[in-house]
Amino acid sequence: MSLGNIKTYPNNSRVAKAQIAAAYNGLTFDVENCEIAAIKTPEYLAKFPMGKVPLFESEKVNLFESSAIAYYAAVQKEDTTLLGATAVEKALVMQYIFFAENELVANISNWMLPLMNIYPYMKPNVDAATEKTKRALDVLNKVLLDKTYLVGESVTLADIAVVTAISNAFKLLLDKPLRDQYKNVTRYFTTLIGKEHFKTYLPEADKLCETPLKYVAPKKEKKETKKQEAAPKKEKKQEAAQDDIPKPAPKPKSKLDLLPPSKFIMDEWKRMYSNNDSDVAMKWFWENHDAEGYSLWKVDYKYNDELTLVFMSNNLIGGFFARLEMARKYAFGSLVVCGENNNNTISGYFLIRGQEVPFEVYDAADYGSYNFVKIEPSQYEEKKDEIYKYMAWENEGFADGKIFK
Ligand SMILES: N[C@@H](CCC(=O)N[C@@H](CS)C(=O)NCC(=O)O)C(=O)O
Repeated sequence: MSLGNIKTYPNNSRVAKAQIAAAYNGLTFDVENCEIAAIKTPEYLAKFPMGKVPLFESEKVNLFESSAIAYYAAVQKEDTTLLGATAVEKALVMQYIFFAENELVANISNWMLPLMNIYPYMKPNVDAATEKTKRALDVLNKVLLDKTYLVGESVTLADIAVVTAISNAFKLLLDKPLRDQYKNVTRYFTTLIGKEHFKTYLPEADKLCETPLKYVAPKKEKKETKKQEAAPKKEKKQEAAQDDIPKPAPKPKSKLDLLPPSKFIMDEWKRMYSNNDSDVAMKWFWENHDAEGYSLWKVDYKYNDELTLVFMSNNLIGGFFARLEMARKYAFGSLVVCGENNNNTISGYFLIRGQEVPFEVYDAADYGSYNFVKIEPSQYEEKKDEIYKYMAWENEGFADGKIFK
């Protein structure tokens, strides 16, 4: 018997959750694939104000939230075993339904969807979501050490919620080395998806991930990042138009090599900085600085409010610097993390050959995550103290930092 109609996009694991629960009670849903736009009409929004799928329509009730739809299926049979036998079991089933939704689905989505270019890609968010997913999987792994099912001795809605929640991760994110870190979860997952109703509604779940998703920047986004640069824009756009053709190796010569010679020798500055106290180094810096040949830039990470652990913020700087390899000859920078875990910022200063942010810098994948604001020579006096603190790592709240040299 069908309980009613579910509207969704195809292969939605949230719908599988409801369908599996229904199947255990000998019930079904009529499932209709639809465009999201089709449920944003006034008629649908009146019934389903969230305007999200899956949605469930029936004569008795209209429901949104997939766990509620699954619960509705589970609760249909009076003697169902899906919801736990005792008060304790019932509470545990609820615990895992919420755990699946809040700790698994939410974090797996924030890890997976940016890699699929469905959500905007921001590396710190993806890194944080990855860590949060791993934390939850770790917990699950411990819980499942000596259990076949999460609650009691047979399948409950807890298992249905958790297995459907992790199905996309097993398909797209968790390759063999990662699965090996969560052996109990993997054993549990493969056992459950081998069961009849899981097999019916998660037919592809046994295709475990071989190569995990990796972020590939969409071409358009790359071009936008480069919008900030004035002079070399046209040339870059033409290159970008041919993006499908494998790119030739980058030209060895930089435009920066064609600038008039400068009295300020970058290598000498880097040696000064590395081998002397900040007082000596900065004195040398200002005595030798060539404001025509080089420019100074205040750099601020754009998504400071999304940073989490200090060491992760510092790793982020490390990642940016690693991708600035081409700029090593032409730039020097100090970026620092100030603050504490879950409340920190990344900022600093860069010294760059020429008067613009050059290709060698703006081509780095993470450049778009930073604001580069030029400090004009007229501002040097007022900024000297701040620049000193960034170079000497004496900023208030300094927690960690990296030097690009
Ligand atoms: N917690 C909800 C999440 C539903 C949800 O986020 N649906 C997305 C697709 S996966 C959606 O319809 N988004 C359309 C929108 O945000 O307008 C559930 O489990 O049903």
